[in-house]
Amino acid sequence: VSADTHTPPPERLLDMYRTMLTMRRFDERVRDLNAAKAIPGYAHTYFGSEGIGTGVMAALRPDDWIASTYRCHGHAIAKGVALEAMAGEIYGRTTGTAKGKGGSMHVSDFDVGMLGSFGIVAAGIPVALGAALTAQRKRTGQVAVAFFGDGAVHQGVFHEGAGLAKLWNAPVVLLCENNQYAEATAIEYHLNTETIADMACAYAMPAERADGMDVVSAYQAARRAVERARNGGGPTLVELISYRFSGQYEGDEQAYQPPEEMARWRERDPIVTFERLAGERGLRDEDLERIGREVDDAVDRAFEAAERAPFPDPSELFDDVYVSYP
Ligand SMILES: Cc1ncc(C[n+]2csc(CCOP(=O)(O)OP(=O)(O)O)c2C)c(N)n1
Ligand SMILES: [Mg+2]
Repeated sequence: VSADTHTPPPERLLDMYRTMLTMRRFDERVRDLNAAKAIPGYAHTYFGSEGIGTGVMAALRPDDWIASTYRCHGHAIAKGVALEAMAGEIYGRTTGTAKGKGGSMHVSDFDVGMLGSFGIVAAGIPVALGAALTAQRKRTGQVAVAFFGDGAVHQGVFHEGAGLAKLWNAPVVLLCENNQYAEATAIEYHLNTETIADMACAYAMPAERADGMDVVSAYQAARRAVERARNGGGPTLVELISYRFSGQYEGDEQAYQPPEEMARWRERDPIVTFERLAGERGLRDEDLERIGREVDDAVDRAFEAAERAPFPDPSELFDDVYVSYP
């Protein structure tokens, strides 16, 4: 871990605040709609890790790529997927990113570099690695980021991906969101190494480990890894530490998360942390309040539009599902 003195200027910090707050308000709506059984399927919310998705995406170029997980709403928002299209997808409507056939766990939008969200744990890693190889071969200077959780580091494909990424010196960032839990299993129970970042040693790969509850520290760690990848320095394993305020899925009773533990982490909520540090980072309360109102409006509009949008016609069931070769 190296020092990074790059603190974004106030306008960039305000953009980060807007992104984090949009993630929070969007997923609060998803949570409520899920509880009211107004949306189909499972929903996985991103409460607690908003600083990670926001900080990482702030370190990327618009033409960089990401591959996400089923906990994808925050990543998609930060990468620039339209809120209307996300809400439409979650509602199963034709206006959705997959025309309503994917649902909450399958938000993708290639136009903004969002390569997909995967229900299979760690499945985004080879996808991001493939994108990184494309960038390397075509010399485009693009970087790909694979997002995955702490539980994903025990999947074979994580190890295969890390090994090949290093061997090929691929411009990829292996971005682990350590939110302390994999389903109901706590990190202390399942990790053999001291930290997830330690696992990089096995692949002779540099690592970064930073506080994911502070968007600026997440940004700085991601930036070091992204710049290394872009400058030909190959892959980095980045471990950003957060806490899953959400259940594994919406409706999870979370009985395995001790209330005192939850309360301790709540004090470091990424949005609360940002607001607390805003003054010393040169931001004004009135700007934060204005952004809060704008975010509320944008989320309202997105879900209102989704509610009004049509469902796909049954005759379109197989459209876009299979490739039809001539
Ligand atoms: C290959 C595979 N095995 C098991 C599951 C079931 N499963 C869904 S989420 C999850 C936990 C993953 O935890 P983590 O990687 O820490 O991500 P988080 O949910 O905390 O974001 C498991 C085991 C799955 N989706 N895919
Ligand atoms: Mg986890």
